[in-house]
Amino acid sequence: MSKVALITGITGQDGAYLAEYLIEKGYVVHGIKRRASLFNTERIDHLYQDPQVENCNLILHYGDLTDSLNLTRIIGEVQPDEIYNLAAMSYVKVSFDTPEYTANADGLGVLRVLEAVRLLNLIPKTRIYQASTSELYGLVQEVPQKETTPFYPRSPYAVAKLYGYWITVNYREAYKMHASNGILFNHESPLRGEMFVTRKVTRAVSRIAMGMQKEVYMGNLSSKRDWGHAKDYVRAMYLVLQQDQPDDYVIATGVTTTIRDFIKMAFAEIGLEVIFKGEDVNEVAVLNFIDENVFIEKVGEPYLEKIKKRIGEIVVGVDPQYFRPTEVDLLIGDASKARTQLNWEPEYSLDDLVKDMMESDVKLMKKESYLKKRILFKKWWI
Ligand code: NAP
Ligand code: G4F
Repeated sequence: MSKVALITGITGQDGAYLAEYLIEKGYVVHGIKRRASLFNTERIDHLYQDPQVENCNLILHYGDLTDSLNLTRIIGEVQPDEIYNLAAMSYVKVSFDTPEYTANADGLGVLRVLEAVRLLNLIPKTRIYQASTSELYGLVQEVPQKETTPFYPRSPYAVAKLYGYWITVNYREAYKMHASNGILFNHESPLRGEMFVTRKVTRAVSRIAMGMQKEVYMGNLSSKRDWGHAKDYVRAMYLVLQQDQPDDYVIATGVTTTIRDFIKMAFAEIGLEVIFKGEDVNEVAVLNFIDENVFIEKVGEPYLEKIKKRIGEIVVGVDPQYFRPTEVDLLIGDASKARTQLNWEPEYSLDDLVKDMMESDVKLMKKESYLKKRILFKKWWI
């Protein structure tokens, strides 16, 4: 008999990679997706099968983490061996605009999942993974951050996730549930949402290289993040639920990088060198040098003449609208526990990640269909 997994947030970055990973392992995967006015399954369309197909291994249900009746019904029907609770309003900046909704979905939503499992008498059968986050460390109390580092959340998102973290621990201790937290540091990929900083950069750098956009405006260039590849991180989620005992694990690479350096790396990946000048809101990056051979190989000869004319011009600026009311300045994780107990190691380095994202975005920007759809590069929503 195949194992049955239920993934909330299956239409997101991690949900898509995890669904693919579990299907490859022979699972039957059920996913909860929200009703939207447009199709929102782009990341998992390649996995989708019509329900009429024999031995269909991906089944989608309409649902929402703010609706306990709906969640309880779905969990009762699916009777999952494993639940991966990945659904969340996951964009830190927007959580300052929608704090109540964020608390409901990201905080109480976790309680709804745990309570459904308890009320349905599924505790002996169902293991639960909760998508906790390095944002819990916020104003960091220790460097690097590990499982025992005290939390100090710095956004409505992180405060909601703090509730999710502790209610998971509490249900584990109170009801002996197999419920675990993965405290995941930032992880990115070609499927990353377009508003997060790495994807915003790799899209913009690709477009600037092809002459489709003059410059990109960013927020705080000095904050530091410990970035890994989402493919490595969904593997860790799976490993957490394969342990005999539930527990909490930091998942991180142990390398931290500024936003400024990530931008330099993205340009360098396609043969462009940028130099940062100025300070605070007046900081800019100027195009300084082109390695023509690399540019031709990675972007293409037809784009070379146009980019050559831009040497000495500004390609990155700062716009304070992207600053946050309270910032998380530094994240760097110590994943020793996961390395020893889960035998987890990341396979991708930061260089590999930048290469993967740049290759994908350069390709994507060349597709006319994509351009038509996303040609309006509105500043305010990212
Ligand atoms: P993501 O791409 O933003 O995906 C979030 C998913 O949650 C989407 O499928 C979204 O649906 C769904 N969702 C949002 N609100 C919902 C609601 N009220 N009810 C049901 N579904 C809802 O996020 P991700 O990067 O894959 O992250 C997955 C989880 O890990 C999140 O909980 C996030 O907070 C956490 N996390 C992420 C990172 C990271 O660096 N990526 C690090 C630590 C923790 P739509 O597609 O309809 O929007
Ligand atoms: O990419 P970000 O928006 O990710 P953030 O805030 O670190 O949150 C992500 O990682 C968390 C794990 O630590 C997850 F829990 C969460 O769900 C999400 O996936 O911003 C990263 C940094 C911030 O310091 C931000 O101020 O980049 C800085 N930044 C600078 N300019 C920018 C920009 N961020 C965005 N999104 N857009 C900018 O223009």
